[in-house]
Amino acid sequence: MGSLSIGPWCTVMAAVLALVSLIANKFSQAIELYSEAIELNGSNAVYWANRAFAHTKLEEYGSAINDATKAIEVDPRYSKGYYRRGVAHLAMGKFKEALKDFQQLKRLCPNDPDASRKLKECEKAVQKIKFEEAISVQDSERRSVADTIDYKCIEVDAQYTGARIEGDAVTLDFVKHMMEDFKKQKCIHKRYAYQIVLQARELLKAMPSLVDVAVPDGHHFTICGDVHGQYYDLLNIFELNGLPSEENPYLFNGDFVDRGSFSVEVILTLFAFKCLYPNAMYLARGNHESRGMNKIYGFEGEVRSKLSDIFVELFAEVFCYLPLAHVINGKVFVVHGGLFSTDGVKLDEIRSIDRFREPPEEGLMCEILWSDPQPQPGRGPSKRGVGLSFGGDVTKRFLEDNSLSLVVRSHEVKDEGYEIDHDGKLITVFSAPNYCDQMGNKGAYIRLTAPELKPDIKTFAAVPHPDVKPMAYANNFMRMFQ
Ligand SMILES: *[C@@H]1O[C@H](CO)[C@@H](O)[C@H](O)[C@H]1NC(C)=O
Ligand SMILES: [Mn+2]
Repeated sequence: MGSLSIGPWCTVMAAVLALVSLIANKFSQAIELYSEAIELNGSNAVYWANRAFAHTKLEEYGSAINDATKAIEVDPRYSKGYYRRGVAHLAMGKFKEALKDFQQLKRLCPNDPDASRKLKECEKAVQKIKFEEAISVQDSERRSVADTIDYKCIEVDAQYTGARIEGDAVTLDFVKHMMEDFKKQKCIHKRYAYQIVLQARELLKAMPSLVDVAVPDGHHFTICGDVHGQYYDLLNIFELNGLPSEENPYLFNGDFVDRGSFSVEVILTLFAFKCLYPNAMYLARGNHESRGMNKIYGFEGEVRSKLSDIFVELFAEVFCYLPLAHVINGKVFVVHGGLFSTDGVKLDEIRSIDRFREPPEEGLMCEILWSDPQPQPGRGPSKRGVGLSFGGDVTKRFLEDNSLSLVVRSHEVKDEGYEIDHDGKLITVFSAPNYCDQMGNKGAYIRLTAPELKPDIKTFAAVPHPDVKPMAYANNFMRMFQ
């Protein structure tokens, strides 16, 4: 008797609390509570669709698609199911699948103007992608745009009041001046933007896919996670931890751009420091340093708006030269995403990855850029739908096989800016506080001091930025679903 009456109540309570969490942007908590509600009653399409929404917010698009599909199975007339799945497909760049979902949405709600508008926008986007695919060249046939640019021929007229590079080398005075200009939302002259990107290109191209970093005893080294175009928070990191220099070296662990609307400022600043201190500024590729992501998540539009179409090609090319992994003093392994779908991967295999390409959809390079840790042992499917999830046993074996002591990775927003998992053998570090102006998380960076390399983690809150919303330069279509 008791259990009969309490069961439904528990379900309702869990669902109500879950909804409260959703409204408060507490998405992980919402997922836990909806999971409880679903366990008690799996035939309520709303629970599945709402959990899909929470997964979408956490960029777990693979899980979002699974949940939305369940919502549709439970109630094929529930339009939200198609809507949620369409949005998740879009977020993954699967436009054709998204189009099918929006067509079904329109069929279910023929008189809803919003559904019609979304379908129309989706059709336009699919047309545009088809057109771009038709005119685009294969990776292998693509010519270097960098080789066609001679920045020295570009005149800088006398009226230009921004930062100038006198001569061939980027100087500290120039970088400081440029950062001040950026802070005031002034862009630099294209001549200097070219110079920075082309010089960074030469340096990155000469680096191996796995970079060994040596930190001398008594010296320290700082690792930052995702910045995602949050320029004002990047400046804050430099306020708190000092500007990069030979005495204060940094590794930025990928996802410099996209989402935040100051990605051009972030990437030019990081590249300028790379030019200034090639041995004190390390940059690793993230999954967002790629054409496909930049097209969807804002960087491409921002570059067209602040620089030019040629820079879109140039950045895409230079991103392919970013190294994939760093090893600090032979002990600390640093990658953007995580570890691998097979055991026994040796550092030499990573060294020999041919990385000068757009990220593939499987294999070591894909997994380095996309994987996430999971609490349970073994391996599982990725919540994102790309790469995989790996457990503490996988981390432990990888470290043992390569005589390493710690994995540092980024790629996932964490409330405290960092998270320690896998018995202390793996640290996630994320440096974009209040991610997308809505997640309410802290940012963090890690300082390692040789010889112990004990991680000293510092956290920080978001600072204000000018009133330009995240994704402001993404096309209307993507913004519609934010
Ligand atoms: C589960 O949810 C569905 C849909 O809301 C409802 O019709 C059904 O009665 C619920 N089952 C139980 C056991 O509460
Ligand atoms: Mn990432």
